[in-house]
Amino acid sequence: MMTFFHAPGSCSNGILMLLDEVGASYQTRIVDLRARQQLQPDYLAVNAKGKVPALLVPRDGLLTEFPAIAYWIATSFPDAGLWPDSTIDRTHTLEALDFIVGSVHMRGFTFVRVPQKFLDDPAGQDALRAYGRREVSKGLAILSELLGDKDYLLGAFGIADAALSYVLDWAADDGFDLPDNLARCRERLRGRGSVIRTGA
Ligand SMILES: N[C@@H](CCC(=O)N[C@@H](CS)C(=O)NCC(=O)O)C(=O)O
Repeated sequence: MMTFFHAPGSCSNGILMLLDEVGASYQTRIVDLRARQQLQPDYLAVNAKGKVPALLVPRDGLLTEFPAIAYWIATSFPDAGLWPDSTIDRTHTLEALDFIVGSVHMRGFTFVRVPQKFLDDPAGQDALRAYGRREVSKGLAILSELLGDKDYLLGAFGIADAALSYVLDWAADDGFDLPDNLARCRERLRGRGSVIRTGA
């Protein structure tokens, strides 16, 4: 059986959602980031990157990085219909995933949420936090434009929406004003069975 390494409330919420969407069988191992379990030798022995999400697949080994895990889930469970048919929709899916994870999360929320990882000086941390907030705001504006009046980023629910789900939750928690269409999309995502069942 697969083992999913998960920290509730973190970006691994998006993978939790996808595992449920496709009906995968897996066991969960909680990694407590506040207790820094991601940096303990037993976890580093599994995932030297010291991050979640990670998915240990019996025949394939350890999978890391949100976009790669999401891609693996979507293509390994084709009946769930999470991987689009056309090359252009696949390309736009990867484009949206990379933007959400690589830019909005890594270059925005990382600085908003954990500036102390980068700088000891409190004034520097404030400046980094402010930079992160600007990056998140810019990112939300771009995602709002991308979503337009569709239900989900590509029209039908897909793996990029699972990444959208966790950044929208973080944005709401961190007091960002969500554009109306993103706020509606967040409600739609929160109403999906996968989120209700897993608490993602
Ligand atoms: N690029 C990674 C980012 C993963 C990541 O930043 N995970 C955070 C939780 S949202 C983490 O494990 N942080 C612990 C740490 O950096 O020590 C991915 O796409 O999965």
